[in-house]
Amino acid sequence: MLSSAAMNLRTLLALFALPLCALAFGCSHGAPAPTAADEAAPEVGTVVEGDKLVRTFDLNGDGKPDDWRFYRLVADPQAPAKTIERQERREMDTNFDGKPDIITWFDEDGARIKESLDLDFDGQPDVVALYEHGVLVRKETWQRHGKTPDGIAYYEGGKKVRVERDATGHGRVDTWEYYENGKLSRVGTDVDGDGLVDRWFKAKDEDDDEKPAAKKPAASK
Ligand SMILES: [Ca+2]
Ligand SMILES: [Ca+2]
Ligand SMILES: [Ca+2]
Repeated sequence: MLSSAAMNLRTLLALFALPLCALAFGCSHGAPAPTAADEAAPEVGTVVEGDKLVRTFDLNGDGKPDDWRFYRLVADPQAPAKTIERQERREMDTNFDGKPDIITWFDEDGARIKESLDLDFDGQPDVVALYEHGVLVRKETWQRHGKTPDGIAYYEGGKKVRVERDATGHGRVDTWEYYENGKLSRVGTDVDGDGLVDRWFKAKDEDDDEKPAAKKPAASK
């Protein structure tokens, strides 16, 4: 259920993904540069309140908005007399039930800083990803919707290096996974609940199964 929902999300994201430049940089106010996504998804509403602008789009053409883009109108750093739209947030309804499932926040440079995904469309975010300068640094999973995440994955240079899990659901980390070059290398578990690792497991190298068999000389038997 969750995985097929996730698949739908991915498909939709791929279908409607904006070019990065469109997401990253606001268009010049008054003369917005059309993007492929804008042409595919007609803008169905524009509301300006003070320095805030909301543009709404209808991605599936059912007449109801499902893509809300929130901008702040700011002076163009290159030409202060000019106003530009700086996108701060985007909310997308990917199953077209009227409620947003993906919310993305952007920094002043237009790079993603945070994204929350509701994969099963129950109104509660299941994954929250955090970015620094547009690069993923942390991904939280919230399947139980408790006070703390079920798991937090940490990334360096875009690669997963560590995952801390609350596998038992007691509200504290009890499983630590370490990754090397994006592959699981070892796992530590806290068995007695004192927050410290009691057991370490070395991840089975996927090649272990094949290498000995492939390399085993026939004469060794
Ligand atoms: Ca729609
Ligand atoms: Ca929805
Ligand atoms: Ca959810």
